[in-house]
Amino acid sequence: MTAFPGVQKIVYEGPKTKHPLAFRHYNEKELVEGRSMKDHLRFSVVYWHTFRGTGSDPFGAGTMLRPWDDGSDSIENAVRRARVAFEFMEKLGVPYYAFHDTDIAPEGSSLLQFQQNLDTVVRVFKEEQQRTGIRLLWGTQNLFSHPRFLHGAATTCNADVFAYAAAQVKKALEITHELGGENHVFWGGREGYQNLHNTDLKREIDHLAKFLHMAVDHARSIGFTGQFLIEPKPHEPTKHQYDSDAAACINFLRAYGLEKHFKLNLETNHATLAGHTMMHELEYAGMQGMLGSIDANRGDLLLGWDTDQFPTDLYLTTECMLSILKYGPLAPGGVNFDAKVRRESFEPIDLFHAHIGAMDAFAQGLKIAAAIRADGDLTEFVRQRYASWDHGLGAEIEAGKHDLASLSQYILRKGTPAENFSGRQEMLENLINRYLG
Ligand code: XLS
Ligand code: NI
Ligand code: NI
Repeated sequence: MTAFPGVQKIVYEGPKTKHPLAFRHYNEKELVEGRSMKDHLRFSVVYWHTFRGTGSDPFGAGTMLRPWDDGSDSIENAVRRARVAFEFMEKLGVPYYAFHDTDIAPEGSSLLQFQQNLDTVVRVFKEEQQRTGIRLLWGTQNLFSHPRFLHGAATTCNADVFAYAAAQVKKALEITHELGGENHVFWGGREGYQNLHNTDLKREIDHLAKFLHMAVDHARSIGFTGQFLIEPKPHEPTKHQYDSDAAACINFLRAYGLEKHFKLNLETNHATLAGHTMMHELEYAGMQGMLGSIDANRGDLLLGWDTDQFPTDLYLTTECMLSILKYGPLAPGGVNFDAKVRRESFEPIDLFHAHIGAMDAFAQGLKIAAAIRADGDLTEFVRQRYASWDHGLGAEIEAGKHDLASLSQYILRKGTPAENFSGRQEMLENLINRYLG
């Protein structure tokens, strides 16, 4: 049985092909800066949007046509869906996938039943991983959809709910480990507040840290050596999410002694919601040694929420790849498509079009970024811009040889500082466009 009749394995046909079900740029074996595209990009498909997304929005019911899914919460349906997911990923040629616990198995009527259902589906995943060679990039837990988490999970005011969330993390870590997952993600679901008048901010943030320490301890006790990741997002669903952006997350991790265990999983649409560019987030995390993985998608300039569209903008993917090449390689992280097809794109084939386009956009961004780096004009400009720090006074300051008194003396003696030079922003923007053309 096939869920995608008529779709063969997607292959690279080169930039000139007009075939919509072929790669024009993603050629997994092609070397860029001495590494294959496959290893640079480590593409991953998400289970939630791609296999559980219904296309519903606040104004209407789901639209997705998924003939293999009977819409029921039965374990048979979950298993059938799992087989289809692997058929899809195999045909697409992605090496990785990612899931939340609740995406893959029915929750049933008790936590115990949920755990048993997870075990059943994990057995199927294991079989499919072995058959296809596709691996788990990361696992995570959904601590935000069920009404019990209405006040949050790790930051809830209800200690029993905290315990429920802890039990879910315990099991999610165990199945991630069982499946050889390379990372484990914490996205702060409803960890945040709607109103400060009813919120004990310090207690909530202390609890979040305690929760993450417990996760680290449990992971170590079961032998999980993968990378932990926190995924920043500034708001939605809460008015203020505690993990609001890269800088806030890094500060939180350091304040609670978690920085050795965690890196960041940066998502494009979360960066833009925070009022940053994705490149800003990548550069900020990268320069702190905290770049772990990315959730690749994009928002809509005209809409102020997490629209999770597939990334197709070459300017964006080029900027992402410039930072990733600078601070990478991404491994054990990857480029995870936390993106969903539009409500109007309801046929199964649209899942292929969406992923092929996004993979090609990243492959092209990778090639463009590598060309910019190979020419070196941009790097050279930045190097020269900071040349005053390479020798003389600048080098002395960097080496710690000065204090306020000595600097005051220096500049009083010199009188006028050296002249400033133009930042040449427009020239550099033109330079980037040269490579995009
Ligand atoms: C939601 C997040 C979520 C995480 C995984 O906005 O992007 O999907 O990636 O929990
Ligand atoms: Ni995400
Ligand atoms: Ni998101």
